[in-house]
Amino acid sequence: MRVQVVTIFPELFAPFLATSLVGRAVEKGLLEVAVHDLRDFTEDRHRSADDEPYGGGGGMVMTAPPWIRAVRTLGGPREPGAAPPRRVLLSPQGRRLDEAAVRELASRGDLLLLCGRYEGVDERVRRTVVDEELSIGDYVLSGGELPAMVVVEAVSRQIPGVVGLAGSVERDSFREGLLDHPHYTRPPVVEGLAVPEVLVSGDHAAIERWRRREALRATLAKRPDLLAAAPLDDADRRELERLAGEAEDEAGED
Ligand code: 4HQ
Repeated sequence: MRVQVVTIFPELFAPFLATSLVGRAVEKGLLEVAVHDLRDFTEDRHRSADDEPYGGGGGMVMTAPPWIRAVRTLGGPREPGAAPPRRVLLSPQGRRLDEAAVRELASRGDLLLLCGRYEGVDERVRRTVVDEELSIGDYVLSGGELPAMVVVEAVSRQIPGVVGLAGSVERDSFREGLLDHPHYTRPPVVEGLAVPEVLVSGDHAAIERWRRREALRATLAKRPDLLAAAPLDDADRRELERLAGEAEDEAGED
């Protein structure tokens, strides 16, 4: 898969692309990322990419022509006949990114990610050369660069061969739609808190049951909204009933 990025801060991406899982995916050739400087698509002496907003009000707006030139230059198919990249603008106005959106992005071919700064990008960029607006969450950042890195990291995990057996996408998908269970490693006691007995029992079936129950417990307590879409079997539903009763008992205790 190839991801292209357009930004006025290309230097932000180098350490990210060289490190950890993403770095290894790039090294192995499973992921190709090309970062482009928007200013290379400007045509004035000062390579300016922003201007004052029509209507006033302060702040600056990214001017459309460099973006349109960049997308027209970079947004074609990699080779004649191939599909062009999906052109994605990172913005709080976009569709919220979740794991389903990540999987869809990963399965639809190459990406061209557009990272705005300042108050945002001239609306005519979105209207003419953007396929989709994506948001990583309801908060305001100073630019689309961190969101683009979030997209690259999440999408790269979906590319076959990027996440090794240890990090198992399969195991993740078994617990699809639920929060993770708690994790423990050495030492056995930390601040008086011991590791749950079952995890050192060597009983792998019991450990799997415990992990499933704790995933259900965490999801019920912290993100009950996720349970509606989570793939649950009858045993899970019975367990959730029991956990809900347990939580109620605790609430009514004193
Ligand atoms: N931005 N999810 C770029 C965001 C954002 C988000 C704010 C994007 C500023 C110029 N992008 N503009 N949240 O906060 O994607």
